[in-house]
Amino acid sequence: MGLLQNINSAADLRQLPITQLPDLAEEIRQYILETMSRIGGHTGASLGAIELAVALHYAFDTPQDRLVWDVGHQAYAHKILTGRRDLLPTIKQYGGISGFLRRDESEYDTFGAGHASTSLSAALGMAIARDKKGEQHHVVALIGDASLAGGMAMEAINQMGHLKTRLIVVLNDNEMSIAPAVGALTGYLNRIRTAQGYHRFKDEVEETLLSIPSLGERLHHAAKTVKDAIAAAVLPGALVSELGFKYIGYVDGHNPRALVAALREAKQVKDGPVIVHALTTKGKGHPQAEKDYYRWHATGPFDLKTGKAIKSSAAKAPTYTAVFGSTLCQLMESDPKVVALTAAMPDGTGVCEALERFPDRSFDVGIAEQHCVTFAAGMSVEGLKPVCAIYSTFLQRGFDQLVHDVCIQSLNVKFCLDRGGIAGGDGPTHHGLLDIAYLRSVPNIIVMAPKDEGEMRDMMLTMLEHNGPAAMRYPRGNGVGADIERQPVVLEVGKGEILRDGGEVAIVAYGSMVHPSLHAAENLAKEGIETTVVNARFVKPLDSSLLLALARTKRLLVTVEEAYLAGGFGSAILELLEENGLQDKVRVVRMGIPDRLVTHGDPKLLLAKYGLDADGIHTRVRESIDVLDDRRAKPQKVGS
Ligand SMILES: Cc1ncc(C[n+]2csc(CCOP(=O)(O)OP(=O)(O)O)c2C)c(N)n1
Repeated sequence: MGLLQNINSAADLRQLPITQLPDLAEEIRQYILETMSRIGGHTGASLGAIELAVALHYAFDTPQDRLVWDVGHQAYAHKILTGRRDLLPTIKQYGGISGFLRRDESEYDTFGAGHASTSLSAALGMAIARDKKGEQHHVVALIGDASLAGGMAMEAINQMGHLKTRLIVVLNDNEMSIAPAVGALTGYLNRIRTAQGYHRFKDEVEETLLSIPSLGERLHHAAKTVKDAIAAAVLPGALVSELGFKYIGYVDGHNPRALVAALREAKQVKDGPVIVHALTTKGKGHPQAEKDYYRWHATGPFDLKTGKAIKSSAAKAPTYTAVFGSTLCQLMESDPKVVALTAAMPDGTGVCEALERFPDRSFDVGIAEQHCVTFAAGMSVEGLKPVCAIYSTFLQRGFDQLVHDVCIQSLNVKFCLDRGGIAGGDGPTHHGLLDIAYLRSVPNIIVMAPKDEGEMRDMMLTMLEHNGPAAMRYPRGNGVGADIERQPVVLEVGKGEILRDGGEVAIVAYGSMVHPSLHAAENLAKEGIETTVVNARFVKPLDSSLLLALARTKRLLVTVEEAYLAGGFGSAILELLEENGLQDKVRVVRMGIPDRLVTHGDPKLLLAKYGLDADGIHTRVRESIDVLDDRRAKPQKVGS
């Protein structure tokens, strides 16, 4: 690390002569590759944005000039250059630096991110505030081509052109989302690339034609007419003139000198927004990553030389995602009305299999969760049965559509929420901990969570049999090894199952917390404490007859959920008891995530931190029994 070891801030970077930037970028590349090969991360995305990070911090006076990264998954070089070089090996791990951007991590992270398409709105807000305060610094947003197509970014562009605010947008165009980018904007950007290649070619042809004696002039005139017509069709005209942007590009996004020159040119634009169009390659610098950039967007650990993934040899049950993907295809086979939808996450959600096998009935809508939900609502009005497979955290963006377009009209849309619960290394922006609260409060929808991958298949069938909105959430990672060969069965809506019966205590859990609750009950039994364990299956509607019967017969009711407690399943049970005048009949203890942000890290470790594993449940039940026994031993006086 000849150059890099001396870069402790962006100011240090700006001391280097511009000729050394390519060498510095190469050192950063090797450092990222070497580190990611050991711990994994957003390898391909970050390799593609190294020169951009170098050039941006070189051309601008950061952090005085505000640099706003979209998503932040591609910002590893930015982190390395801004005082976090030695912390890179801790990225995404418990206690380490975040895999995305956080204002509390660095003054260079001007706006927190993790979800896509927010940078332009935030940057516009910052630029307007700058102007109101009479300050002069630059505001620069860096956004990928797929995130640019997101609804929020489009709305921001619309306002930027209208306000004519001084602002720079850098487009990191690698023709990729996580999967290949989709949509008309992708076609548009392609046309810009083609047009510019065409122009260079045409200029050369024109020069050649003009050099032909006598005939040359006439041929040149004819060629120019054709050229103008094609140029009108393909040049970035819409962005430049119609939307009020100046356009600089395209630029080789792996050439720091060219990038710095383009950015310095952009700084001169004083009278409105300007877009700098940089072309990059995802995974730049590793032969395997450049070839297979789709899979390299993010990686686990890999062999540095061959690029092959290093996987643990322990045999594991298939992931919930994989079981979802194959079951969806089975259901699509037997019911031609079922349609599969993903918002830019075909692999992450398992919809890739349906896209391949049923291309006419499967859609990747791009980073467009809001559109995805209303698109599904439209299809359901006409009798189709759309299945929206969206990560729990990303459906937050489609909440109004879920309420307004689906649930108010009680349409037949099914929501399958992957990553329900703690998502792991991606941290607070990606944990799916709010879904239970935000779904439970909406009329008309039913909400469920399977205890294992076998029950997940039953729930998928149940959702499709149910006429109306339905949601199922399930966790990240591997199943528990349940039977997935048996035919799925339709479950009775709003009915739980008693898995273990006895004692004065009932543990009521759903989804990922059912098995840890069972283990806790087994361990409690070894200590002579018998407990009833209920798999609630449904968060909405509740199995009220079962729950009220438990309230009447047990001393203690412990609810366990991998979700925020506020508005969660435990709260639902308290409401049920209150509605039935049973709130004083039984002591309720709610286990779940308290009202604070959950950091990034290994899900196992994080769950243990909040007591959401077999040991934690065991301890909490025992402590709660002790409290009850104490109270029984010492009768409380009124007012004491
Ligand atoms: C609202 C939302 N939906 C989905 C995602 C998941 N996601 C993370 S990065 C990414 C692709 C972004 O593509 P692009 O903006 O072109 O950047 P690149 O990774 O190609 O550099 C997606 C879909 C997200 N972060 N936020």
